[in-house]
Amino acid sequence: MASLAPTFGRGAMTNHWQDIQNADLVLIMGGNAAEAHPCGFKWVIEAKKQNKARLVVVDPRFTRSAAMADYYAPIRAGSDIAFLAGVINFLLSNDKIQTEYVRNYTNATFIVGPDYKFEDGLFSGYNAEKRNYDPKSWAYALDEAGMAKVDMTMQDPQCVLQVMKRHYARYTPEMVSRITGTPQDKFLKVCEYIASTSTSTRTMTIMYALGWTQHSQGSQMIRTGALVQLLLGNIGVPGGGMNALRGHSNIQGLTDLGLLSNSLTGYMSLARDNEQTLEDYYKTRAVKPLRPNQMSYWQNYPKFFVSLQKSWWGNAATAENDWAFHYLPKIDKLYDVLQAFELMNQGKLNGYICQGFNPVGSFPDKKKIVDGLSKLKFLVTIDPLQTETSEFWRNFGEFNDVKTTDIQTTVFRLPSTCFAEEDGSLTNSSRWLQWHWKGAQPPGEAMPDIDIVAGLFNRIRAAYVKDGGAFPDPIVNLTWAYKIPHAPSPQELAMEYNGRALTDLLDPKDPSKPPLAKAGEQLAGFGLLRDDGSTASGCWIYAGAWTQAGNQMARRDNADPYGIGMVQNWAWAWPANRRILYNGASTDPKTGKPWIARRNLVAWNGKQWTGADVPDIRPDANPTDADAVRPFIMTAEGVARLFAPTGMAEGPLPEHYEPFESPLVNNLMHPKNEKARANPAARIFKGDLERLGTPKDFPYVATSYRLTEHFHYWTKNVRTSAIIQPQQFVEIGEELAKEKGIANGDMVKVSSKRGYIKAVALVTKRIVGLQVDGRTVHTVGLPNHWGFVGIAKPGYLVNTLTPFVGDANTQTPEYKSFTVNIEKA
Ligand SMILES: Nc1nc2c(c(=O)[nH]1)N[C@H]1C(S)=C(S)[C@@H](COP(=O)(O)OP(=O)(O)OC[C@H]3O[C@@H](n4cnc5c(=O)[nH]c(N)nc54)[C@H](O)[C@@H]3O)O[C@H]1N2
Ligand SMILES: Nc1nc2c(c(=O)[nH]1)N[C@H]1C(S)=C(S)[C@@H](COP(=O)(O)OP(=O)(O)OC[C@H]3O[C@@H](n4cnc5c(=O)[nH]c(N)nc54)[C@H](O)[C@@H]3O)O[C@H]1N2
Ligand SMILES: [Mo]
Repeated sequence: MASLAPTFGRGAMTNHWQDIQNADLVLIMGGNAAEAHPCGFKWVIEAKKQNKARLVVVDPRFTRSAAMADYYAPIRAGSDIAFLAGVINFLLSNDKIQTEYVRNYTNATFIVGPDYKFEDGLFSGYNAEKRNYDPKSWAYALDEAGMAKVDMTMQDPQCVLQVMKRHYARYTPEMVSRITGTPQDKFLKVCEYIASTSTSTRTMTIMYALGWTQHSQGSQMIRTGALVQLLLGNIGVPGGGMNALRGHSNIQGLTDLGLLSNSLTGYMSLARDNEQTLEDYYKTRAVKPLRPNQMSYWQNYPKFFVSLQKSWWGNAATAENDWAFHYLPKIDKLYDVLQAFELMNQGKLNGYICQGFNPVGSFPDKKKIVDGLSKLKFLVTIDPLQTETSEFWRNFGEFNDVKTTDIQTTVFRLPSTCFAEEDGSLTNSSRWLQWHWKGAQPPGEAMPDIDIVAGLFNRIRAAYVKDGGAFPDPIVNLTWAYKIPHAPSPQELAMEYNGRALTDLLDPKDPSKPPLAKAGEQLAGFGLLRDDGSTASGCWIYAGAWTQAGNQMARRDNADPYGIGMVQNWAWAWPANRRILYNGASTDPKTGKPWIARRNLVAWNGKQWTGADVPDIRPDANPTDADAVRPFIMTAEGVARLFAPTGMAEGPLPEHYEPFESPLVNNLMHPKNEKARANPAARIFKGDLERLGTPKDFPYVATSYRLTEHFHYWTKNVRTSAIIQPQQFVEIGEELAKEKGIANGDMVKVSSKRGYIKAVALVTKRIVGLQVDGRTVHTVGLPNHWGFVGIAKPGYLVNTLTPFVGDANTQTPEYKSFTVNIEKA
């Protein structure tokens, strides 16, 4: 039975920006914070100043972050799992792990069941036809009571630590270097830096972003980083963590509020079509504990879910209709953006609304995107600007060579405001919800997004009321109790997300006491949510953001009473204003005292947990009781998962696979098994397989990235940005330039199986050829900000070149490693 209980921290910082100052070592790998997060990068400088922290950068290019680093190592794009698996091997074989942390706070002690196997690059349970896994055989061995068996000595050959040792022993420094192209001495030097934080008094933070996310095995790259951090005892501690540096100012808010096709708010998920009853739906989500005394906090799922349904459908969500469970669609597959454009190309999806989204610029295989849009009946764009998407039907010569008269799509452009022209909240990578205030009047006919969407909804509802339809109930019955129905206020929406009591909430322990909250009052936190229909909350993790005491997101007190960057009264962080997730792990399991006395985050004072942060641990977990301190309260195990028996599409332990397009014809880890060359569980559509190139025609690794001077495709509309970075360029190393007879400033043509772009060559020392499996592999660097709309020099889009394939778990496209050819134009 696969668990769908999601884990926090997958797409956020486990820690927060200011906490980076507490690190002893900063590893930037799979990101370029100095360039893409320059304001947050100041905390790296603080760590250097305050702690003599070291900065290590691993990137295919010598970046602006690398320029500030104490140590830099190059790597072939797309090979980070091999690198990190080699780090794991180094830590395990040199006994550089924080043993008591690993023993008590991870599942290293858990016994893996006898059916688990890993052979020839594939885990047990693989179905080659469906390209997916049945994870049944990855389960733990259970005792008679249904609890997972453990061996606290970690010597049992089937315990997770021993399984891991065997799995990663194959990643020797020689093998790592052959795959990644990182010279062995540089790889080992990075290992030494990392291993220096295995003591309980030194911590490393990992800062990553899209250099890890945007691969067909991106989720597993991030997981491998997390495994390194767990072995070192660096999760849940000040200055540690897995810190996903997120992109758009409110992209954290997007995932929090469940705007992905399979998500509900607060990391709940839609039912799948084999879950037709509420009971079945809960079974895999409200998971029971796998060890005695564990919280398994997702057992509260029904409280969060029923409160969401009450928020959306009010009196129409009743116990009798299972809280309107059947108003929600049950998904047969993921409807991610790649899927949507595939369906457009097949003629099965014929209307599309693009709100603050420019897929012609930002999604892979531009030809396929434009072909898809050309088959639509209608396209709506909601954007302050004209974009490549809103103009896709126009001929821009070589840059967008379409025949307008052949395109029948009706395009509606609805001009919207920008965040600075309205009140609202933005959620940053630290999980902080910060309120902001309107700073300017919107120009022309621009309307706030809320009003545009409300206008659409009210008209659609009116049509359903008048004409009925196949299933009008979810639309007709939706709660819409705003003062001005065509213009709900951001304040009203924020209060709705927080949630309120629908009846007086009596204290179950003593109903004669005054109610915990009176009917109609804003709730103080998600601890008050109930599954009997007496509470409503639009997003359970946001409960606490707007309480009876008012808007907590608007708080601006930057006092740091403990001197460790804990500003608890600045804005509000989910969950429960907790700033560092899993913070119970910052204490010694035997005493409940902090590993590092001067960084006192939380501690057991003999009676209860207190400290600078909101404790993330069972409130009565007394460290003197054996087994009591289990700070990973969201998992059924109560500990962090080194080995993931459920939840990952391509296996319980990360394994290196090649990118779908790579310069290697086989996976050096499994040269004989074609099935294990690229991620065996990644979904790829049939037609796109034929649009992949071979190393013979496209011998160079390409990767795409950002520049500080531009923000995606918007700022080519801004004169100053268009002046400082006027035109598409591509970066290549001196060696490759010489081989190809390309001089700095020449026009070059870069091509992939899917098309070509022309751009100015920038010949640089910052990119070098790497020795991969005995031969030199060159990298072509593609900054990603130009297109054919705006005032910068018109150009092609980099995504003309990228392949239409995504990560097996998230379907994030593989923008960061594919192959190209380059010639003088
Ligand atoms: N100025 C500016 N800032 C931005 C943005 C912007 O457009 N402009 N965009 C924002 C958004 S939406 C996002 S998501 C973030 C993205 O933030 P980042 O992910 O930091 O930005 P990128 O430049 O896309 O990629 C980062 C680095 O990954 C490296 N890289 C590529 N492939 C690999 C690989 O396989 N392994 C390793 N180790 N590294 C690799 C690239 O060389 C690059 O230096 O930035 C945000 N910040
Ligand atoms: N090759 C390659 N491709 C990539 C990436 C890469 O690294 N390499 N990175 C990917 C990443 S991480 C991202 S996030 C995407 C970005 O892809 P997109 O989100 O499609 O790109 P943006 O240019 O940020 O487009 C956002 C649009 O929102 C509009 N906008 C701004 N404020 C508002 C508002 O308040 N309301 C509305 N309605 N609109 C608003 C802007 O004008 C802009 O047109 O690109 C992805 N594509
Ligand atoms: Mo992004």
